[in-house]
Amino acid sequence: MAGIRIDEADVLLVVDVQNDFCPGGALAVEGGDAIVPVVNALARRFAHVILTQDWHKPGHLSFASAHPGRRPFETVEMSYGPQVLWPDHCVEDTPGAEFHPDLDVPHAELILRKGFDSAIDSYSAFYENDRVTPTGLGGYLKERGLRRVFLAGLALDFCVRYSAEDAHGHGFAVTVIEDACRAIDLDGSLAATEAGFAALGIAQVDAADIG
Ligand code: VGL
Ligand code: ZN
Repeated sequence: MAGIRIDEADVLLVVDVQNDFCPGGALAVEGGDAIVPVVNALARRFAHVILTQDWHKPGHLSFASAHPGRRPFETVEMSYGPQVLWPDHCVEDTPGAEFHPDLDVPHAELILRKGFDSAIDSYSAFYENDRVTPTGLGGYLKERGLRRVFLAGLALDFCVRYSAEDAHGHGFAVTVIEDACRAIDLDGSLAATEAGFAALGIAQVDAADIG
């Protein structure tokens, strides 16, 4: 699918390219740092770029450490449904929550923090994990006349997936740039993500297909 032309109505959403999701971090995604140069080059082709930042308070309810007897990567039932428990990660104002030091997107227009409510996780950049509390991003994009959403970042099968599916649900044309993402792949989550994208008609391309 070569030759996707980027225009003024397009936005690149760069999801959670933070130290804790890169090798050496608390919730490291294999090869997470390898996307950084890909994202940097990609971002230069977009007039509009938004960064998201996973941003949890200490003791966040998505942390296994907040559930005595539970271990990371187990699933528990929360008031809003099933929730994977994670290692403590992206705690606000800690080095792990900072963007990867080589991420170079000076023209990013918005940094959207998510997961700041201690009692609800937020994979998606559009809704918290109760699936009803909005972050405001849908309205922001619409008010600005942005119509096509391209996604890159970490992790493909969690925050990129939910953000892409919710962008689709808002009526945006959605494209995931696969070689600018890496997955956690927990219990088949990567295969489920690819199937979900295909079912919704979310395009999957490589960075070389753009511009
Ligand atoms: C993420 C798990 C927990 C992500 C964030 O960015 O995909 N995954 N918090
Ligand atoms: Zn998180």
